[in-house]
Amino acid sequence: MVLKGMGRVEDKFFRIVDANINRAAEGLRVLEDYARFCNNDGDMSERLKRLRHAVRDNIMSFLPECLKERDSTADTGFGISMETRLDARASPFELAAANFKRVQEAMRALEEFLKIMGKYELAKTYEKCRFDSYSLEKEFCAAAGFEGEGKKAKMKLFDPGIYCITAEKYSGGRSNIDVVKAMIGAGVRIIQYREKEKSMLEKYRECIKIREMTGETGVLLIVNDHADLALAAGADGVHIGQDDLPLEKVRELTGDGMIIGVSTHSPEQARAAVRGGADYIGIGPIYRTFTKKDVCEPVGLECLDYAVKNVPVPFVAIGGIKEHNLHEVLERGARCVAMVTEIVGAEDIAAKILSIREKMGRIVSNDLYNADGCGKEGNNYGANGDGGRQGGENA
Ligand code: TZP
Ligand code: MG
Repeated sequence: MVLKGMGRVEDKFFRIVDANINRAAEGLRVLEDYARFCNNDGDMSERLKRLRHAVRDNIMSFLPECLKERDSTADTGFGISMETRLDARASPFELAAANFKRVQEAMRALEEFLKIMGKYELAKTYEKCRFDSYSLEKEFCAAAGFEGEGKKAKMKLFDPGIYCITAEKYSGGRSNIDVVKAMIGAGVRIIQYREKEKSMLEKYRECIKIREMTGETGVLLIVNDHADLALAAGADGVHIGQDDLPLEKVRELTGDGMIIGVSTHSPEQARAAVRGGADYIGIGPIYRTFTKKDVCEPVGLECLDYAVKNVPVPFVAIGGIKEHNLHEVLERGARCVAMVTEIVGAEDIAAKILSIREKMGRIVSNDLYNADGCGKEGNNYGANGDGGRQGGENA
């Protein structure tokens, strides 16, 4: 295949391979230097160096073709990169996290393009490198004392945000996997896997797939009901209701690194969840809903008012929220809104999410919402509180 004015497309694959080898190796070098000079961690630095060498050495046999295709100054991405602020780093943790992500994404791109170039064995080598990098990331963060940072960074996604929840039963014949694909494609950043109709094994298999999809795109995965499933799938969090395992047991099982959300239906339950160490709470059902079996009476917008004033952790409004009444919950001060049927039941899921996000952007002030719908730092949870667990009337 010949691209207009650009030569054979197959030759361009070498350019992609070249770019991603450099991307992965450079990311690893940043991490290696951090381990060596900031952490004095010779062992980690050495392991990162070995991985960097493996990344470069395995491709040596077609370095000439790669170099022939290299043309960095003509790269259309260069101008974009010079202008963006998306690569600004606020902390050592963000620096490390971004570089591990960079390395993993580069390796995934290598795998995909090497396969299409007929280099299957080599693609598998880079897959192995990618998995090694996941283990290194975990150890690197533990050694650098970054454990709490990961959760803190993830929690920023709640402010503001659309919290999407799966439900195959209401997905118009589409699978949970296809629905999640559409959600991720539309830029959603928090997805809860909620599935009441399947066996644990089926749920586990779906969660593994969804973890892969969300992991690659930096989307939070929260698993409904089951702490064991959340752990087995490597999810970011688990969401429990008033009739699930008690919060303190779930915390004991999952450890501090996992996000725990708790559904609450009254100010008392909200206070208890915050006292018990919930990372966020659900408030609802705000309106009547038929999506959930055994659901209680709507708690109304008044319960939301309570949360806005008093709850010092992120909270998610849920239950009967649709595009047409979204403005009511936002105008009362909710900043993270969960919807099940409105999104999974939409004919065009991506268009629905874009439209909801656009409405949120208009209602939530520009201070909180930037152009691409991503939350900025800082939150307004519990206006009477100090933004931490000591604040508000829950202290
Ligand atoms: N928890 C409280 S209400 C509810 C859950 C899971 C269901 C919300 O579904 P919908 O379709 O957004 O009303
Ligand atoms: Mg439950």
